[in-house]
Amino acid sequence: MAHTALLYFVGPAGAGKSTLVASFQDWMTANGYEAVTVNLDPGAESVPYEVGIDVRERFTLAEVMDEYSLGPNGAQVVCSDLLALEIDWLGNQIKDIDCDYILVDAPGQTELFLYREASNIFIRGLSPSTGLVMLFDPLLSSTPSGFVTQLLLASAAHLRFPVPLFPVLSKCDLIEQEKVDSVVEWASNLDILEMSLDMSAGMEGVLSSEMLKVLRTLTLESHLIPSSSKEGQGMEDLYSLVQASFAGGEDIEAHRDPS
Ligand SMILES: Nc1nc2c(ncn2[C@@H]2O[C@H](COP(=O)(O)OP(=O)(O)OP(=O)(O)O)[C@@H](O)[C@H]2O)c(=O)[nH]1
Ligand SMILES: [Mg+2]
Repeated sequence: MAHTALLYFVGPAGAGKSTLVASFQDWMTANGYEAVTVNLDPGAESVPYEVGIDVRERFTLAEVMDEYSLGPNGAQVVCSDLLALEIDWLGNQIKDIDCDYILVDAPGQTELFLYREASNIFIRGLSPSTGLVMLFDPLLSSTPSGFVTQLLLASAAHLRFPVPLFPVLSKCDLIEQEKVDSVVEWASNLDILEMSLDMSAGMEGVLSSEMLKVLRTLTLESHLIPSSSKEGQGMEDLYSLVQASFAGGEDIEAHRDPS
């Protein structure tokens, strides 16, 4: 039983994680690969893909709110800790899966998922080949200072988890192509991002410019993949990048552990 890699889809609430898991799974199936999905969001009311493993079998956000008399925000925090207790249950299910990629839909409140201790247990403990697909929200990313805040979230994830990180600009059908091109250029060349910040007036520009100095030391310059689940854009680019990272870009079958 084996898989090439396990990919966590993370990013701000509503960035399109669940939809991208669905579109990427569809793309893989259409191209002859096998992807199994895992829903780690106990608060999801419905998910747009066929769920392979579902944490809602263990507990749901509504049950936690009820049991602990909490509102949705407090319950999210409890859920993220309860999730850590499910590591053995999840590990047991995953070890029986034989597929190319395991696609994990992270909980909606990604900041919680990334910053609580539970995430360490997950990201380090479930698979020897783990990657993070980090979604950048297109509307938050379309101004230079907004893009810097998205980079900060990505860099926090990168610092906490020493695993490959694949940045994706999601829902790019919602912004003009010219803007998509600028954002992709900012990601690949922080000098150009800095020049764009210099042109934006006021404290926001100054602060972002200072933050950028920190980000430079993390050498986060990278290839940002524009994607649209609605239009099926970016799936092949995402696949090529993860495949290059986990299987040296060659055919998956040749690299699968036959055990
Ligand atoms: N236009 C457009 N809308 C999209 C795309 N992907 C997702 N959406 C919409 O964006 C909204 C949020 O998508 P989800 O996939 O639920 O986002 P999420 O990150 O899983 O959300 P949470 O789990 O609640 O944080 C839904 O209304 C989707 O239909 C896309 O590529 N283009
Ligand atoms: Mg979701």
